[in-house]
Amino acid sequence: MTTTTDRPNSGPRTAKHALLVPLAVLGVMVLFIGLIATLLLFNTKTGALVLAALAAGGVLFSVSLLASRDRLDRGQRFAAVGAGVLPLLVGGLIATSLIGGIDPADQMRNVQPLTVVPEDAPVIAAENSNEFCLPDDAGGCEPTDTWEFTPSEAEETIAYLFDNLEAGVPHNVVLTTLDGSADSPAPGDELVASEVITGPAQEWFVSEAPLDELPEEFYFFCAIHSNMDGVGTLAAAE
Ligand SMILES: [Cu+2]
Repeated sequence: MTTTTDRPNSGPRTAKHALLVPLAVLGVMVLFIGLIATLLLFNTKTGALVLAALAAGGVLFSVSLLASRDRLDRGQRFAAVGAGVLPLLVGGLIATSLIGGIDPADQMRNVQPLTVVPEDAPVIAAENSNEFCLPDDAGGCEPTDTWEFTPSEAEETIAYLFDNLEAGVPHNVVLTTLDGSADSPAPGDELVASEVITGPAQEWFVSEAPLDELPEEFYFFCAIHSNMDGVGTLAAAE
């Protein structure tokens, strides 16, 4: 084994070093973070998660290897650097479509931003497990077994805001065609069903079903509590 006696870092630290070394470390960190961010943006959500986990693992491995030895032989040095660099290399190849071939629409950089609920969204709410209710201007919620449904002008599919006000209890809203009569309603064919959410929570539910599939009278109920039900009527969009 050879030993070097004149390594630059082992000499006395000059003022120049004191400034340059932290700056260089900072620069490398900025580059590294920028590189990681870019790779994540060009990957799918799953790919980004795997890549982030691999990179974190690689860095941890490198750091622990470096910290546990005074000196590294060539193989160890190779492993330490490789563990840090390999995830970046793989991520880079995926991001540039050299391997994998990700549909650009699935890349994180093209993920749609969170949608904003339109102000004219039809709203239905639940504050207990007996019946739905309609929020009023006073901040309360009026129990109801009817729902006048005025579609939002912004949507061409069946869409509504479900406000689950009941803490710790799951509810959703299912819309079906109406069997039976308005006085004695029964569920017909399912049209759309919003996610089951546990309150307090809201879901702005935008279905794939075109608005013209919603009949003038329809049935609605909660998939968890079938006794929560009612008859909706479709009002013309204003
Ligand atoms: Cu329910």
